[in-house]
Amino acid sequence: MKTKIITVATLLLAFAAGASARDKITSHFRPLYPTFGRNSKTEIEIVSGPKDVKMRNGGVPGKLWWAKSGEHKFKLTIQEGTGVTCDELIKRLKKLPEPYMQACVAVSDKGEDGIAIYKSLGGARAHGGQSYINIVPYVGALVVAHEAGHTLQQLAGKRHPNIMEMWKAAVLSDKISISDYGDHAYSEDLAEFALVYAVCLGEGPKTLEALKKLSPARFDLWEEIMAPQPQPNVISVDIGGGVKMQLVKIPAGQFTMGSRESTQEIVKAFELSEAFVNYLKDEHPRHRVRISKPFYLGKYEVTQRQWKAIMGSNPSFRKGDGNPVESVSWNDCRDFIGKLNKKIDKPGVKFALPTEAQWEYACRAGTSTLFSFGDDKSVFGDYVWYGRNSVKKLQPVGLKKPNPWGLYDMNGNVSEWCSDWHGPYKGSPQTDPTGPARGLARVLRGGSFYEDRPDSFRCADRYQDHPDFRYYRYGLRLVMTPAP
Ligand SMILES: [Ca+2]
Repeated sequence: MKTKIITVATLLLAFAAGASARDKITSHFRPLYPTFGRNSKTEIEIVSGPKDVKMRNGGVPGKLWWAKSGEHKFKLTIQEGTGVTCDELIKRLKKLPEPYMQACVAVSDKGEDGIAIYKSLGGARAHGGQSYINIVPYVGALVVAHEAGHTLQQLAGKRHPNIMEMWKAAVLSDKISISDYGDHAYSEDLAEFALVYAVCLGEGPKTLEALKKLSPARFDLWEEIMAPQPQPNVISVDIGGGVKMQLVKIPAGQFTMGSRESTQEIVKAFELSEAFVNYLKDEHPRHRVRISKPFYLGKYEVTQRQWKAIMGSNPSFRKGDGNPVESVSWNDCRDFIGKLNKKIDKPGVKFALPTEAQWEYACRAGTSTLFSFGDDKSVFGDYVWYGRNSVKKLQPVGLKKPNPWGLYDMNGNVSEWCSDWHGPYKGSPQTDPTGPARGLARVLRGGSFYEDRPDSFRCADRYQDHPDFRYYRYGLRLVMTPAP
């Protein structure tokens, strides 16, 4: 009890001293370090193990467990002969606030150790990065919190490629140092902030408030880095005869539909002829659209295996069970979906073609750039099957990189029918638009394995054809509603 009073008194003194030019954030909170985790509500349980493994670092023998904390599942690995038990490791990790468990998950992919204890790390006490958090036997929860900072920083780097520039700006704006690492070691500054934040969060709202006051810019950015990321939410539906279809849950939300660039800008950027100006007009006006309900969207284009399971035949020109079905008209798709809906027979569950708005919303996946992977044409071939890398041939689904929401081949491979009639955007409703009431042609989206020009694969690019027309570049992807 006495110790506690002294601790609080020291803390108050530190605050009373105020923030001077040479002040350090750590000096305000260091008195709380020895009792770190005393209030923690983090629960961790063992799911399976131990299993004998060769560890990632040098292939040394160790034991591996799978553990669970709420929805977070991760690995724990301990090198043989360290003298540390799994229970002891869990006891240390339980001191960490729950959001830090994301870092444990991030380092637990295939081939990785999860949180790992090694006998020695060549003189260091710990290493942390995107795919590993290694510690030596005596290291406690505070150091893990610091290493988790490195891991979460690198994860955030996927959403914000300039995350360290952002951190640097925050450090400069806060005008306070954090530790002996020095203000210019930004990555260490961030990791040390991760540690201090964990301590303050564990201590309670008042302490957290004090940290926010001392270092507001770092505080806000760290909370953004640590914010839970939407988990990929994929379900698998049996559409009959054991044939499965995977669908990704797409959240409700808002986005700006249409082209950010003017028609002239696109013509210039992609070196198109002036004749295209007219063709590109239908991508404007750019307008705000609300998707009011979550839905499921096919992770892949509908495959020939799936088409055959429902229709009993395969109209495709280039056959292959894992290839997308092609040479299907919009009307064929309507028949396919009608039969599928009868067959599924799950109360309330309905398959459909995506509306054009649903398609572009999912294609953009929160981005407003030319492509869902940004504006950089040099990485185009990593994401898209198009004329120049497909040899103008249909390809099996899912071989390229997915978009940020985990959807494959949204651009390229086959162009995808949407449910809408093609028409101008002008006057279309802002919420859940479904296109004009009538028309001559149905919308197709995404471009195909045949086209050479990257502009055909922009998220905003629109295409259309007669609903009866079957073509070896046209296929589909399905929406399933409702999503819970
Ligand atoms: Ca496609």
